[in-house]
Amino acid sequence: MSNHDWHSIANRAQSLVKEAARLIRDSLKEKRIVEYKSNPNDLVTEMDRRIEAFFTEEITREFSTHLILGEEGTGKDLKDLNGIVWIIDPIDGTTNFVHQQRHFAISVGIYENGVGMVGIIYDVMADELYTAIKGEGAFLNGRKLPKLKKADVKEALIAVNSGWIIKDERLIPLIRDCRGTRAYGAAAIEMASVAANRTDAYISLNLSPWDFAAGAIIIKEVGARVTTLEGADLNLLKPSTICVAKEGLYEQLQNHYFN
Ligand code: 2AM
Ligand code: CA
Repeated sequence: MSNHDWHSIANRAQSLVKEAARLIRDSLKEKRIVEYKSNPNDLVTEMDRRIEAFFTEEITREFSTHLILGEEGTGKDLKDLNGIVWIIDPIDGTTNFVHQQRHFAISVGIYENGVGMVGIIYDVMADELYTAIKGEGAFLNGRKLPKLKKADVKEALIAVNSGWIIKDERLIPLIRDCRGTRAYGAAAIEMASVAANRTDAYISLNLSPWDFAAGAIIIKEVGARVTTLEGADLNLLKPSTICVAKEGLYEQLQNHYFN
C-alpha cells in the first residue's frame, strides 16, 4: 500500500457522504426541480449538481492535490488517473430519487494511479453504508461482510434492467436459466447488493465510471468478480458494459453466455 493514510482519507470521505446525505434528505421536503439531459429518461435535478459542488468544495479545500471526476461535469477533461482521483456520483439512481424518493445512493470511489483504494456507497433512505479499503474487506454499517461463496446460474438471482434484454439477445438464455431477476434502478445499490449477498450477479450494458467506481472496489473485497460483459478490465475513464458476479457464476456467464 502507498504511504497515504487511507484510513483517515476513508473516514473523511465517509463523513462527507453522510453530510451530503443529510442535505439530500432535507431537500425531500422541498419541491424538486427536474430537468433532462440528452433525453426524457436521463434526468438531473438541482440536488445532483448541489451535492457534486459540495464534494468538490470540501475535497479541494482539504486535499488540495487530489483530483475529482463527477457525473455532473467535474473533471470532465481528465485524461488519465495519475495521482489520487475521487470518482463521484452525487446521486446514483436519479430516476428513483425523482419518482420514489428512495432507492438512490451516493457513490464515491477513490483511486491512486488507477488502483481502487477506498469505496463508499450509501443507500441514503435505507441508511445502509457500504465501505471498503483495499485489502481490508468490505463493511455494511460497520459490520464486516463475509467473503462470498461460489454460485451457480440455476440458483442465481441476477440484477438486470429489462431494457437491456431488448438490446442484447445474449441475455435471453441467461434469464431463462437463472432463478430470477431483479432491477433496483441504481447501479451502485445493485453492486452493493451483490456484495451483501442479496443477489448473485449484476449486469448492465452501459454504465459510466462514477456508477461503478466505488462498487468495483467493494466487490473485489468480498471475493467476487467485476469486468466488462466480455471479461475485460474496467476502464475508469470511459463508459462501459459491466458484469459483476460471484465466483463460479462469473465463469459461467463468461464462457456460456457472453463469449
Ligand atoms: P444515474 O441515476 O446516476 O444516472 C439505472 O439503471 C442505473 O444506470 C442508474 O445507476 C443510472 O445512474 C445508470 N445509468 C448510466 N447511464 C445511464 C443512462 N444513459 N440512462 C439512464 N441511466 C443510466
Ligand atoms: Ca447520478
